[in-house]
Amino acid sequence: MSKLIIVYHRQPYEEVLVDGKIERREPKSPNGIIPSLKSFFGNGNGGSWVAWTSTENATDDFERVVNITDSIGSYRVSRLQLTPEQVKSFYHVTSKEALWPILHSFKERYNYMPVDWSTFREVNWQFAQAAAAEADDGDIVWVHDYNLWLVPMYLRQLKPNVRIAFFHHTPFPSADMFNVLPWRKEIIESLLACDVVGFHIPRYGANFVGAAQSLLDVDVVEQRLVSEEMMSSGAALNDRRVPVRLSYHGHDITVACAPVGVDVNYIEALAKSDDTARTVAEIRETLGDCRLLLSVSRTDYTKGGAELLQSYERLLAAHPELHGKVRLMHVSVMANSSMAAYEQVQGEIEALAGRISGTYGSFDWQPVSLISTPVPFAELVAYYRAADVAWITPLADGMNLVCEEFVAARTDGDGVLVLSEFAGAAVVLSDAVLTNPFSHRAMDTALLHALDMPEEDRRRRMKNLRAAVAKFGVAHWAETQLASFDDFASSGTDRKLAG
Ligand code: GDG
Repeated sequence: MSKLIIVYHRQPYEEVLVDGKIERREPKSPNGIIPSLKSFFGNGNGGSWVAWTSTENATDDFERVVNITDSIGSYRVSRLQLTPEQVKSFYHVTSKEALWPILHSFKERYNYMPVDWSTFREVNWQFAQAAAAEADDGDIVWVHDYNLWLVPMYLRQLKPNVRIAFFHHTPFPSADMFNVLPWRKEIIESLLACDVVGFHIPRYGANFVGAAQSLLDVDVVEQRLVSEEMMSSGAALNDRRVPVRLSYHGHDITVACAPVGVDVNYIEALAKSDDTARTVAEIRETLGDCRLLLSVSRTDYTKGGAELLQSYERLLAAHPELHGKVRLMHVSVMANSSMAAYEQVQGEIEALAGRISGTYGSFDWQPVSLISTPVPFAELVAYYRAADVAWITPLADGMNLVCEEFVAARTDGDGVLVLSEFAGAAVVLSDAVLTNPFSHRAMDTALLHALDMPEEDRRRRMKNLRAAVAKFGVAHWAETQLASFDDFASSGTDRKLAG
């Protein structure tokens, strides 16, 4: 029986320092990508997880590999010790300042100068070595996200007969954007050393193939028509055809496009709980006869927080009848790092929220509440439940799980989702009010449309949205990914590195 080795930069538990000793705690909420990934260990086959940990937190009794038994089962965690300098260079500088802007098509934010590519290679090599130490021939090594782009190529050198899959959580840009990266060929060659390369939606898969073909002789062996369920009418990220199998130097690569979804059952249970009902009642009482607009994201220029607040400001200027009748709760939480780009966005958001409050607010009416510290998930679900409109308008987003969590929480069948057509989720959520965050008019009219929408229309749309979120839940993603692993397993594994 083959094992699964998951390679993800973060560890699958929280580490808490208690009396000078590190305790590992399973996150209380099964929400988020780590629990979704961990659930793949739930079949009793066990497996391993490879992640990094900082030498800063190391205690004298540091164990390189630990055995974990938790609610999912038993599995191993192999920990790479990285120095703070390595983490800064590989993650905060190269990944976040150079790769992240290009993945999200922000050429102007691409920062090449501080990149130390040799450290990026070195850290990826260490991940590959740790994965190789866990894997036997025929095992599946599943690597996650762009900060580990070079792992497949190194791993293929170390273990030619393991099966390698890679999943991108971000968008994958078109060739003219991707090729801004001077390391483009090395990255593509690494991805072509995989057996399966995964993306959320067909457009990202097609962009990857376009970038690969701009650099190397890659053949598309098979493409398929995209199902109607993955094409919102006229949405910007729609594609009608998707490449599914490539050939490069005699090696077949499967391109697997399946959106990561949410755990609908968990969110529904939370949404229906008595505690949530109590919190919703309190929120509603505080609101009085104001309608609640809700936006939630990490603080990141890709999430379009400033553009959303500008739209709100324009609407309040043009529609005095909204004063005292709407309130915006804008949750924008900074990641735990002191990156200049994020601090600048946070500053911009604070300035805009302050200006809106100062211009339009009164003692009785606060038009916007900016929340910059994380809201506990159960409370967030209560806000999803209490909101009249979820206003989610990223400029670029691989998928966006917040909009799906909102829909999953609406077991009452009401509420309107205003969603950017540049979020991957838009291709499956055709009953959202889709909008273009680059257009003032589109942004402003989408919100007015949501506020004016008759109940019958709201309920019809929410019913369809709920069906889509249930269909493309995390279980669907897990099944599709596992099926793609089986697919390449059946095509044989005894192969050498291409090229
Ligand atoms: C990356 C890709 C892709 C947010 N604020 C709070 C809070 N959150 C939680 C949400 C949601 C998660 O964070 C955000 O997920 P997203 O998918 O929206 O965005 P990214 O973090 O950018 O994730 C993205 C995803 O990977 C999966 O592949 O969809 O495109 O960028 O779960 O609930 N949670 C709590 N308090 C908050 O204040 N508890």
